[in-house]
Amino acid sequence: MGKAVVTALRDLIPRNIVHQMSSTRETTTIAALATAPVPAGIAVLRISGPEVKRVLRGVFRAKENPVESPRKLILGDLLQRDGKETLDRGMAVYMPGPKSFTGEDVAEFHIHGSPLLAQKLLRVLFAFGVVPAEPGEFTKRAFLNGKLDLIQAEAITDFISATSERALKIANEQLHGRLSSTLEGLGEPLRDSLAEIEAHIDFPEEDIQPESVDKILAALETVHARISPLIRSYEYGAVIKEGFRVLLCGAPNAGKSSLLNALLGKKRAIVSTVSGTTRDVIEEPAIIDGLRYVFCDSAGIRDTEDEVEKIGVELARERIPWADLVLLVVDAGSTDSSWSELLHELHGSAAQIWMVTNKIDLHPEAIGTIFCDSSICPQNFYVSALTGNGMDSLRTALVEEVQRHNRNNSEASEILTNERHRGCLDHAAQSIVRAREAIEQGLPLEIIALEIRGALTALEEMVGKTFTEDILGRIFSKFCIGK
Ligand SMILES: Nc1nc2c(ncn2[C@@H]2O[C@H](COP(=O)(O)OP(=O)(O)OP(=O)(O)O)[C@@H](O)[C@H]2O)c(=O)[nH]1
Ligand SMILES: [Mg+2]
Repeated sequence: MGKAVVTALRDLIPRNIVHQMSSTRETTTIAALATAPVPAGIAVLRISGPEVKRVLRGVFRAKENPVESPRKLILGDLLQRDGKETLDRGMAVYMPGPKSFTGEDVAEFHIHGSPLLAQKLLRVLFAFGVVPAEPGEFTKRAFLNGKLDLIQAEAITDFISATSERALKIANEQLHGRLSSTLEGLGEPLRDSLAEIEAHIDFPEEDIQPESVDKILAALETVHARISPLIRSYEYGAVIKEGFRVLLCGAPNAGKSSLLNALLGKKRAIVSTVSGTTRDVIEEPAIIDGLRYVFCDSAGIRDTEDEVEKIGVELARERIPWADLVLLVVDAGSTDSSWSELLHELHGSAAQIWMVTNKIDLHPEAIGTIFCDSSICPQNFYVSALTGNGMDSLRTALVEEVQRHNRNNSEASEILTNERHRGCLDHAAQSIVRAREAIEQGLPLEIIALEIRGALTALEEMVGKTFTEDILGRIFSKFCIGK
């Protein structure tokens, strides 16, 4: 292959990678409230940057200044701007860089949990030239200083916002680098293969041995086989993180709102004898057996002349594709024809449908007589939202359904919970497939190398070994201030 072609191929390598991991020196010192801005027992303010020592000496008065006793929580007075009057009595701790969260000099102030007081202390800090931290800036600095990788940085948000045991566990594992080390392991055979190929590109006089080609093919196969289950695990990971989405759908007055309230264990939606009570879509999260669900009540679906109800019916229909599962709520006293039409409609657009026959306290004869064919609804339930009868089996089935997703993904030892990670792995998998095809078609080594490098870049982007300002911006802007 001519040199010009090789150069042209090299030009195809993504150019948007502007950074490699390196230590950066920030010149500003940032401050933010690290706890929620609500009245509480205490509030914690955090500052990070080169001016921390000067600030501590200026705003904190105690027998020993924290600067002289690093990593020790010291009781003292937080001073006003003038350095004389006291703002609050609290504690301060100094954590010198690089052995701190951000890698820079860091200090924390533990003060009384008044949002106003916190604001006043922040203003004092700003008077020292400290600037307000941007969302996620502490974690971003920690990342830029190599204290954690991008997956770990993202895991912090997941860890803080986890609402179920499982989500907490996965975030904790990611925070401690389990997923990162898996990725490291995935990259190794790719790097070896690339080195082998590049050696041959550099010394083209020697032909690449068939054994080497077989080894590279096997390596690509292995990596692909490990990435695929990880990608598939995202389906379950999203359920774990965001919740399993259940839509309650049915004719007016079937008892959807009553069922919602029964599932939540609280009166969230208005229940009334009036047909067409619910107009809006009511979304509410709930935890059942440590798993997260999002239940959604909607307007009863029927043809109506009422303008507002019409909108409600439209909203209910729009929600069908959103749901992982639609519960078709049917009044046990109703006739077959009243719900079969809706079932037909759902069959085309719902991911999965279960039929829930409600009000069995009024119509026990419906048990076993009203049901939907198992080819359309894999499950039929008979409940009374009023008495609670039958609700346990529905709840158990909901838990089993989420666990079934888990079992389907048990081939992956880890679960992906982040859309960005899924995207990166998808990218890597596609590059590997193309590299394999290139080998099989006997294409030039440069093309094979290009694809393997593409796969490696995708893996490196996932952990943040290479990144663009744009990626960092998108990730950290989702953080709250103070993180
Ligand atoms: N006896 C009995 N009554 C019920 C049961 N579930 C709901 N109801 C009653 O049925 C009526 C309608 O209940 P809702 O929960 O408002 O029904 P809905 O499907 O949300 O109705 P719309 O919002 O109008 O579509 C109310 O009077 C409820 O008290 C039940 O299991 N048994
Ligand atoms: Mg309702």
